[in-house]
Amino acid sequence: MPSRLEALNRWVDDVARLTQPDRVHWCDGSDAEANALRAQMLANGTLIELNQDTHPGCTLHRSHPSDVARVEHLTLVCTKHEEDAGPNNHWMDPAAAHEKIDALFAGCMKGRTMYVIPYCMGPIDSPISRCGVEITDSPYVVANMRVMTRMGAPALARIECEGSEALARGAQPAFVKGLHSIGELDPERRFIMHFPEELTIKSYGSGYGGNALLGKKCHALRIGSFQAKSEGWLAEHMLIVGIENPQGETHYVAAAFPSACGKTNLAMLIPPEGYREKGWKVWTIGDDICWMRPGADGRLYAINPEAGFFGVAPGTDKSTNPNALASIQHDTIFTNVAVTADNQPWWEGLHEGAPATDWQGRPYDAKNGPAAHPNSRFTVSAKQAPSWSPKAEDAQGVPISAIVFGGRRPSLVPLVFEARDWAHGVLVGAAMGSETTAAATGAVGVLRRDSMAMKPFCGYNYGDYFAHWLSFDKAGAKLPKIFHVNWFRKGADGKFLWPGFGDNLRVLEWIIDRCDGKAGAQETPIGFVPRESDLHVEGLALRDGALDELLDVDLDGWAAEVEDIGRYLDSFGTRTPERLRAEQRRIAESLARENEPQRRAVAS
Ligand code: TSX
Ligand code: MN
Repeated sequence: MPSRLEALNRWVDDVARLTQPDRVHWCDGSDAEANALRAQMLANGTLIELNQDTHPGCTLHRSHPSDVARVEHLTLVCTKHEEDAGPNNHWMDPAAAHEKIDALFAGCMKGRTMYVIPYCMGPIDSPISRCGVEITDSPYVVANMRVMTRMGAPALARIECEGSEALARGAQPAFVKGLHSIGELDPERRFIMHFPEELTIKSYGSGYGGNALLGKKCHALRIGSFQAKSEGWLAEHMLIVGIENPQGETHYVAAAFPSACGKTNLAMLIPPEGYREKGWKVWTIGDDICWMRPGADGRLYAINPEAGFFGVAPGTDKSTNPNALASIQHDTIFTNVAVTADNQPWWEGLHEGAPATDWQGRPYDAKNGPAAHPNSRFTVSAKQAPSWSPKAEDAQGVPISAIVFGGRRPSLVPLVFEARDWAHGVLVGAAMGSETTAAATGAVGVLRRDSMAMKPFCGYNYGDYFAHWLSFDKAGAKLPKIFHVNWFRKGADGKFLWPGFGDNLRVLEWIIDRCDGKAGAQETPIGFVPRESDLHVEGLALRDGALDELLDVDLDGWAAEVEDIGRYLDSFGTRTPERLRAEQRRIAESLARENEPQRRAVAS
């Protein structure tokens, strides 16, 4: 099924000449194709059938034990000028990078089938969507891409149509070209290279997740962010959730968090019982990536470029995320989870069943560590979530009322605050981060800043990225309000002060009421913070003084924090916009002013 688009055929031919596959298969996305691939993978052990009585249509894939996560030090952004990739990326000269990785690709598909996967990121009829083609030798990648993207014939038709239009304008067809091979899975011969100026991705030596499913982190974030900058939109590492109040009005919120803050849990939140009774509903649009652009009315409209969830399995349970658990009872691909004696999927944090076989296929033995790999995953169609919103298919996208940044901050940072304006909000996003918890990453309790949760995903210089964010603040814009939340503040006893999970809706309620001008707040040097009476916490069993502590703004502590933010901004050099530094200075001065009377009182 070669394409009607000459440029696409030529590239596929060039790749086949380089990689030497035995066969080339153009993916049409049909059920017949999916069934045949699945049968083939079950026959050769790439997939293992799970208990079909309890989990119909579910399979398990075990990746190579050295290939279980994204590899940041081998993830490169290859721009002509090193400065354009910025200190936030690993860089290689594009010519040198092509030469290095093409040598690895040479002949690597001998004896294998080369799959050509046309895909669309976002609803197939949306002007915000963008297309790509991934070439891969991994049928597991094909199966995952079929769930995570709009893959097959309709995407190819859009690519051909847009390509012809581009040629008619005298421009080049603008689909993203992704080339992937699992190679020999040798960690020493593994690269994930991005060529944003060529709309090209080349990934070699990994079959795992974001390294191999090129539509996700590689296209929708790294290449996407670069495209977004040149075209005037935003490609962000954000969930999108709709909050419907008892009046039937739905506000859409986009939120960015560093890893291990429960993004998927927030995207699928179930309201507390009292809220459910009153008629509150939460709708899931997306759990990981958000593309948004200004509409004709000046508001930002967002789509989820993905069609599925590639979620972390451990911790997913009835108690933390009932909607996710319900989603993955059928037609789900599990990767690196454990299985029970009766062949059901199992992971740490699942309060039902017990592991019999670990993620590597060994009889479970606690001495070998966790039964499921901590980064084990489920791949499932978004439509299987009970909270799935039909608006996820809307070509226009959904209007965003609020942007929420957050992080895991055991101290200092209040439960929620609102930035005073857009520029302040951009600084809040730039300064966000988490204190490390996992001993595996080295020091525990160290603050790692992760601006807009895009540190591993921004395909260009962070300084230019901040400037791009600031550029949305212009005449006629009706931008969302920007907030910061922290579900993870702890009391002196080391215990979490906020119950989190479903009760986070109380915070989201304040946020959307602020957007509608319906909720009160106190102005502080760090922004608007709710007073205790501004939050609805009736019936919530908080410990004595917990709310007071959750909403406290420690001026001395913040003065030190804002000074540290200044040093962080300096680390990106001259590309960091002066406007952002000015914002940081403004807050530092405001904190100093507020502190002054106390200091004088102490001195006298
Ligand atoms: O996902 C989380 N969210 C967002 C939910 C919508 N988690 C899990 C984080 C790891 C991925 C949370 N953990 C949240 C949260 O809001 N809050 C916490 C901290 C916490 C943990 C346990 C309790 C309370 C807070 N337990 C009890 O209060 C009994
Ligand atoms: Mn993510």
